[in-house]
Amino acid sequence: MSLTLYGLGPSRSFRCLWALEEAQLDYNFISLDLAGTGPDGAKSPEYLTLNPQGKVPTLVHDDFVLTESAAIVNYINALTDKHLIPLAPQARAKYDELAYFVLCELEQPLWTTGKHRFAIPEEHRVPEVLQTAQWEFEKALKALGELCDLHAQPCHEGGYALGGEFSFADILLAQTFNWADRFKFDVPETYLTYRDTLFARNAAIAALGKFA
Ligand SMILES: N[C@@H](CCC(=O)N[C@@H](CS)C(=O)NCC(=O)O)C(=O)O
Repeated sequence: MSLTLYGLGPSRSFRCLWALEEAQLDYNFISLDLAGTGPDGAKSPEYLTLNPQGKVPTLVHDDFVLTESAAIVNYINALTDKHLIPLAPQARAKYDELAYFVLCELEQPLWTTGKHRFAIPEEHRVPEVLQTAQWEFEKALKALGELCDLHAQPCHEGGYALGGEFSFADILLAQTFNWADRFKFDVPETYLTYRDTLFARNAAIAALGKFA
């Protein structure tokens, strides 16, 4: 089996790198220049055949190609027997609920900020939206408190997003808190401690080592 992850370290592809390490799968990591059109560029004709948006991450498993970080994380779980996503229908549904919440609510204000600070062409940037993004992030943080168990039992006391066991939901959340912290959003101390505890896992350290 050949597994290749195309990405860029400090990006959503870190979710997938970390998941691959937790799953203890053999893989290659190919780091891309997001704007590049050359051989290592995410906008090269070759890469665009894998990922038509020229974005990262992309996973290639033999001749199977998959984009979208959360779909890749789910697929990685399917390739391992380590049970990193709950199996029972309601527990699985709760994982999905949190995963979609991270993607649709929590990370969106961060991505809006990234786009309007640097990622989209200057003529399309709207500086006023940055304040709205801050407000939306605070609102999402409040909702998160109701959705997951981190308040009941913080991670450094043995708690994880879905309860007593580590799951890929923790990767999605911790990476997103880290992103928020890098963008200087106000992230409550409990969530930063949670991020730090998770980033100290061997698999996270190994994944970070791929682009250090
Ligand atoms: N929903 C996608 C978003 C992918 C995405 O936007 N990736 C960014 C890096 S985090 C990217 O490749 N940006 C380059 C671009 O927009 O051209 C996912 O979660 O994989």
